[in-house]
Amino acid sequence: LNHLEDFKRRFRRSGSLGIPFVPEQDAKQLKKELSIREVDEGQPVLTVIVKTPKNPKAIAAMLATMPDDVSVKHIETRDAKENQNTLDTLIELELDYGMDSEQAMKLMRLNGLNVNEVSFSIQPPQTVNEKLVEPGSNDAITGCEWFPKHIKDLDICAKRVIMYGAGLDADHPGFKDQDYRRRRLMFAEVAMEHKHGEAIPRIEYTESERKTWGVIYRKLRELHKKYACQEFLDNFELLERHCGYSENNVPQLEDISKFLRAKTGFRVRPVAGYLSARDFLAGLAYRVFFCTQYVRHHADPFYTPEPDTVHELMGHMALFADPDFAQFSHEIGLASLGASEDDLNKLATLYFFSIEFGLSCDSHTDTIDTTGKENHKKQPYKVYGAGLLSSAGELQHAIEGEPTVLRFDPDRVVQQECLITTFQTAYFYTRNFEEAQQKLRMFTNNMKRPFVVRYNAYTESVEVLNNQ
Ligand code: HBI
Ligand code: NLE
Ligand code: FE
Repeated sequence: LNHLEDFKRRFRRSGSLGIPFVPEQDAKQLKKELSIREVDEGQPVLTVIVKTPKNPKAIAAMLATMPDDVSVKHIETRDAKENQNTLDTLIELELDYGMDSEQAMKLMRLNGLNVNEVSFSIQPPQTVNEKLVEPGSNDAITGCEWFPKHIKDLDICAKRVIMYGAGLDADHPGFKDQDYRRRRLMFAEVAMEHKHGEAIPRIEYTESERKTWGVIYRKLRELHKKYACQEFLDNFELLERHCGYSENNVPQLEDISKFLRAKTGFRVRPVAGYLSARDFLAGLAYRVFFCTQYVRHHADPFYTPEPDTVHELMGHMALFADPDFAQFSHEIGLASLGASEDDLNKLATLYFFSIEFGLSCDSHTDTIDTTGKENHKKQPYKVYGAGLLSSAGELQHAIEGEPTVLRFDPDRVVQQECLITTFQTAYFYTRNFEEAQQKLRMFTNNMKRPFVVRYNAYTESVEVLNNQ
């Protein structure tokens, strides 16, 4: 080991590329060809030394024979003592998850490489190797479908976009709009590049996007004042005061995220499009809300089927600043982790008819209105669902039209179909968030999982306790 440390020290000093004898250009090229990539901590790493000719091409050729299951993390070279034309080449290899040094050495020897192991280490995995977390794969700990155990694992969920993202379908209003499509590519890239803990890039919105935002803002604020629940209205004012909300400015996710963290511990992170319900709800368990950052196409300002930043910011953000609402959302998220397919669908539906389309009805408002007339006929409902609060079209339909409105009773709600490209045919109400929470808890208590989860807010991780 002393030998190894000495080796590393000397070569670190001689050049940041770690390949001192190769002209810088070649070294860069070499790294590119080998696609040397950054690795996460927590991966098994094997360090080996190989004798090679003093020639970058030969090194490239040698590395090309490396088995697929190992990837090169770092290489350094120095003149071999015994022969001035030979190099000692130190290679740090990142092994596939679950592979040990013996298997890796065997593989390399099979490929004709004369390697000597120097050191081998596996850091306890903090996060999981993404390549092994295919959607639907099983979890090593629970045997159920994989789910994030640490807030950083949401980097995996965030990338598994299942709808739109960068590519739009033919029925999307922006399908034929080349500028819009190019813009969407940029947003998709920002979201895909984002990692937990990084600042969310600020977007400079175009004139057209700001115009669309302004049109919707003016219209929605009018409707909110009439129809939104009080918690929403109060917190929306705070967003105007602290997060740059106004009809002339599209607020930045980074500012909102900081504000929400201080209020309820919620934060947001950018996402390129629609995720599976499983990945999406998993975020809530960590008090993370996945937010799109692009603006809907200007052709349809008052209704869009896919979430966009107008929906997230005008519809969702205010209530994540409310502690009871935040707790309700967090609990749906926790219940979703490792849930069976059937239970997951039910939770997604409960999420849909509360957080997206929920109504509330405080009994005080349904008796007498300000003119003194009895108010039983007029719908006394207030709105808290984000899908309504972000869509002028559907908000008016839900309150001014005559849709079916039923009590939020989970056993009934889960039978309702979630419509994603049209207005809902029914909405559900509770008196307040507390009632929604109680009902949700009664419902999730009956869900069966072979383990229980506990959220540890200090480590931002989920502890899994065996329940058998
Ligand atoms: N993904 N990005 C994103 N935004 C959503 O609102 C969303 C999602 N995936 C699933 C989903 N909503 C619904 O299935 C909820 O009912 C869970
Ligand atoms: N229909 C909503 C709107 O137009 O704002 C978006 C819903 C996203 C689930
Ligand atoms: Fe939403």
